[in-house]
Amino acid sequence: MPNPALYRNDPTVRIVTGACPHDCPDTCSWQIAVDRKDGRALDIWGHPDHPVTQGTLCGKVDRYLERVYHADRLRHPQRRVGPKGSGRFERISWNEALAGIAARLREIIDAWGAEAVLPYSYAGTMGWLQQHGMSDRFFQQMGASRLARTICSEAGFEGYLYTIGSTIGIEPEDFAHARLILIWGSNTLTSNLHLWPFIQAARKQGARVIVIDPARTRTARAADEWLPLRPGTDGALALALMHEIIDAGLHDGDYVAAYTVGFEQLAQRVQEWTPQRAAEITGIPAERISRLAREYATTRPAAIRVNYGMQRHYGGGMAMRNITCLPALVGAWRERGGGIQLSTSGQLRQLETTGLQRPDLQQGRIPRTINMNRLGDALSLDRTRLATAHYAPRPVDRKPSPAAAGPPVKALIVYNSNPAAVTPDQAAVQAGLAREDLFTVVLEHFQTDTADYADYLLPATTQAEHWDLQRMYGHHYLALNRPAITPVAETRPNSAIFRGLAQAMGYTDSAFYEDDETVLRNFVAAQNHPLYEPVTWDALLEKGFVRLNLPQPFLPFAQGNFPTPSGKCEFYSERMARDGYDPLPTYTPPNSVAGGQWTLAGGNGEERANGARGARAVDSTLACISPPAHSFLNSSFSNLERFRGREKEPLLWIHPQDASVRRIDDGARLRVWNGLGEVRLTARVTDDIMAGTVLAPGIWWNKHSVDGRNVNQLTPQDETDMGASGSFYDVRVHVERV
Ligand SMILES: Nc1nc2c(c(=O)[nH]1)N[C@H]1C(S)=C(S)[C@@H](COP(=O)(O)OP(=O)(O)OC[C@H]3O[C@@H](n4cnc5c(=O)[nH]c(N)nc54)[C@H](O)[C@@H]3O)O[C@H]1N2
Ligand SMILES: Nc1nc2c(c(=O)[nH]1)N[C@H]1C(S)=C(S)[C@@H](COP(=O)(O)OP(=O)(O)OC[C@H]3O[C@@H](n4cnc5c(=O)[nH]c(N)nc54)[C@H](O)[C@@H]3O)O[C@H]1N2
Ligand code: SF4
Ligand SMILES: [Mo]
Repeated sequence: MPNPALYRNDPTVRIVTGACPHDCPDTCSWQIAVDRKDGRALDIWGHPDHPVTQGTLCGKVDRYLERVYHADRLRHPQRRVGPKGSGRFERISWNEALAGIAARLREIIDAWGAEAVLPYSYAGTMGWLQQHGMSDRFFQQMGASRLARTICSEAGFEGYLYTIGSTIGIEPEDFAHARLILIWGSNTLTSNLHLWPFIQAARKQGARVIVIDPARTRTARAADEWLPLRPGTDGALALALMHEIIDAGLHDGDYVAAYTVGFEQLAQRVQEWTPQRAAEITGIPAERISRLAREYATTRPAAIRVNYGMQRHYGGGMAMRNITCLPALVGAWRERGGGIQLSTSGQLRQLETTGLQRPDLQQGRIPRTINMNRLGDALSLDRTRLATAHYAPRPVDRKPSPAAAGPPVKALIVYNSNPAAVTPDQAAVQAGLAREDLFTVVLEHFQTDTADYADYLLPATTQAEHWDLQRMYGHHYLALNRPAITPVAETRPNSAIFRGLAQAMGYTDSAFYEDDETVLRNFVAAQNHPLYEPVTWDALLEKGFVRLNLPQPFLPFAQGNFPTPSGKCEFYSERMARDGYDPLPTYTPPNSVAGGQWTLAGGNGEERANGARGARAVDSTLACISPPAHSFLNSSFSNLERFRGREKEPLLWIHPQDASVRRIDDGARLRVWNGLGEVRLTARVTDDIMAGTVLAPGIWWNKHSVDGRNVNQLTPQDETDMGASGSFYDVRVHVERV
């Protein structure tokens, strides 16, 4: 354990404040001790003054310096020498790399148009500068295809937005005031660790914590009760809860009358949603559903922490919508510690980002938008599949005809993401990446599965080495990250790499000549909304993190004020009707259950499958979910021995009943397959997963798996009902012993 006090009194040590870059709601502030003499980082710890970090980092990032100094770090620009995908490279200079890439991009743009270039990025870092600033400017100046960043949260976002208008909610500190906490489709102790102390504080005051999850996760174990339910059935549970609440007259009539719309229609709709009906769908006993409704409506304050695990299913958007109705129905928003939190990112809606991202560089062009979940289809040379990869998130949106799909993707520029491991329908992604005519550039810390396919592999700096401003999505503090050390070897920040590429492309706008600190300073200075009044460059430099201008206690909807079109919580949503949805809460089953709509790959009628695809699920198959392993962060960290050691090997949790009929014992080698692909996993026979469902903790690198593949061989490109999001947990598989 680091001892910050020791370093603080040591004149040979400098302490630098920064912030964790990872895709995690906690956005911790950290401090790094640096040796003044040789400039080497010595230690890292959570910022003791940050009200949510509270001095601790998680078990991954408290080893961040191992990542920074790891022998496997990419150190120099490289160019491919072996065949595509072989991962063989030669070292070249930055000048050669930038000039070579620019020349090839110019050729492609001349021949095919700028839309033939596709940027692919997600949340390797959530900093404004390294995730958005210079790269957004670069691709907009180019007129490249745009990327819909849908891989994680869009379904739930849409469902939440239709209902209450913004992705804001209870702040973590206020969970301490709750007396009932439902953790719904989230694994707090793994994915949102810094919420837990507030939950524990609530429990000390007598709060009960109930976890709704198909798996007995470490969070479910630590809670008062685990309520297992079948994946993708949360929407039905929420409808039955509303049925019971309204039936027993336990709703908050005054709140409902003043601050909601559509109560009468809702009451009518949920009439058919008896606990018995929901019990058949969810697997939760009717009596327990009924009792949960009573507990939820009568315990005050009641908090719901809902998260992304429950919306990675076809009906995930609607399920989130249904759940989001609950706090308004019982008036939970009235009290500190009451309400719901999906995300706090809606507090960033009013940020002025045009100076940072410079949409004007687009010069009026509106390039096509590709859905990142459909990278496999996007990289296909089949125009029908390319058309399917276009972003069309609502029923009223149309995908283009194959003739109007635009040019094939001829160049792929990957940064902050590892699509060969994390993107669904991996076989399709790999087939695309293996195309000899596809020019691929990857900016990375390590030689990931994606990097193996690169034509040029460029070494990026880590958070210890560059500037950034970190946005949050689980609390209300923005954080500044200062570089603690000079970049390792020849690594460069994404910002510098895109600046260099822009110059090599001959782009002359001054946007491409600003240094990192200037970009960030200007971004901060451009904010004029009162919410960001405390966020000044000086405050960020001085403290490292700044609370948004929000009152404490934070009670956004105690008196209505929902940022919806009606200004109320919308049980009935006109906007949903216009967008092609049922305007009232309803149950949208997952694709992967019998009776659901198991669509074909790409929804284009093409049968690539030999198994269950296109057919109703058959009884011998199991539902398969693949939430994150505790020690990995998506596919980050899973290459480092320490973390791999903690997770041992790629596993499949399987219930004893499902195991015994297949003659599977604990530790058995398994073949897990469906119409999309197959993967080898090791059995963990356990009643920590409900019968009928299996769980494969993710996300392993393919190259660290026995058969060089991971669970995304089995996940479909199918889009969710809302937001065209990923259906990672909407999968059926066959399991057998090898
Ligand atoms: N350690 C660690 N932390 C992380 C991440 C990581 O990879 N590792 N990833 C980060 C990212 S990118 C994200 S998006 C978040 C994700 O974190 P969460 O939002 O917590 O989501 P998941 O971990 O995907 O799933 C949470 C739980 O949902 C359960 N679940 C699956 N299907 C269903 C369902 O249909 N209904 C219900 N009720 N539960 C279901 C899973 O079993 C799992 O325990 O975490 C972030 N934090
Ligand atoms: N089966 C299955 N698949 C899933 C999920 C699941 O639960 N199950 N979860 C999904 C979810 S929620 C998400 S959010 C996605 C996550 O998908 P990604 O955002 O792709 O997440 P990572 O796998 O962590 O890959 C991030 C990469 O960015 C690199 N990186 C970090 N910082 C920098 C930087 O400053 N510069 C550059 N150039 N690179 C950097 C890291 O080294 C890492 O390789 O995966 C999705 N895939
Ligand atoms: S991954 Fe999350 S919990 Fe871990 S240090 Fe980063 S922000 Fe904090
Ligand atoms: Mo995510």
